[in-house]
Amino acid sequence: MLPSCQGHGPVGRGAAPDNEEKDMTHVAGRIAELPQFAAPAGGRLTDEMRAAFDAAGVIILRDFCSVRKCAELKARAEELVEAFDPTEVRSVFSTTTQNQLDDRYFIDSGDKIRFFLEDDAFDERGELRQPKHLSLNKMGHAMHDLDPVFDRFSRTPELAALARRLGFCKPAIIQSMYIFKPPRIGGEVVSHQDSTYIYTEPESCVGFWFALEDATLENGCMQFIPGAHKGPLKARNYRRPDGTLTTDILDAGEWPEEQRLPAEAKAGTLVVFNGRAPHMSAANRSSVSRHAYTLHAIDRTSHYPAENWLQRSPDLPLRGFE
Ligand SMILES: O=C(O)CCC(=O)C(=O)O
Repeated sequence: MLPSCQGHGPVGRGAAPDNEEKDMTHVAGRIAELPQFAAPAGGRLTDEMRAAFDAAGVIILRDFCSVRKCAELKARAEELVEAFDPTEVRSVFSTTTQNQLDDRYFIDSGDKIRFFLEDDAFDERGELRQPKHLSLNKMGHAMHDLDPVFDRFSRTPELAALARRLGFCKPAIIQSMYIFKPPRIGGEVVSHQDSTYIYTEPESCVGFWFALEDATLENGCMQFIPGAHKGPLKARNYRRPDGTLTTDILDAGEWPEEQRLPAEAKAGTLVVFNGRAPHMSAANRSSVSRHAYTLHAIDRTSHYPAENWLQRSPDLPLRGFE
């Protein structure tokens, strides 16, 4: 669990407050709706919001940023995509030997801006089915430190205040991802906990997911099982000594997937979630994209293992939200 800096309690697994029943809509003892609020002034979560986050492991904050800011980030992403040559990545995907390159392309991306195509991007002849900008799965993982427009979006007084209210002592943004979820071929993201990949001791990972376009059930919005972050971490992914990645199962139990609830979100909404909160998003078979930008923060007072897949060069030191 994350040390508490301001007496707000841990971000970790978040003990439910005594008055939880009064604050949230419950059915038969279960949280029946994901907690949702208008974004608090200056990012300063109220006690009620903080309690809702602790109970559900997730909170939806409407209008956290303006639609204009979302449009600016989308325009910058478009410029970066314009400069990207998909044939570089296509060759990476093409042969067995190059599958290893494919892994390296991913593993070495922690301090770079790299592009990842959807599984269904290419047809049987190896040609892109859709134009390049409609074929991308995501861009990652260090735009927030390498690109000025992404840097500005990722570091605001509101986000810094929010991190403080979540109990971070020394927040550090460890990764950024721009997720394209393109029309028709946007892939499913299966249920997972982010602390599996962004593991610290004690656990401190929190996700900050911004809808840059309206996210609906049709185009594959995020979905969460409220309260499931109080269960164990089910898996841990890490680098083996030979540099390849593996995942150990720590707990074979199942999540109550039938309790999963959609986090539909208008552009400008921020969804904040605990690193232990299981979440997923369905494939996008609709005719519209679902762009999102996501930041993951850890606390620098926790230990960050050298075996975590996501590593960065000392030339690019970690920075917080300020
Ligand atoms: O945007 C999505 O569909 C998945 C994002 C996700 O899993 C994350 O940000 O942790």
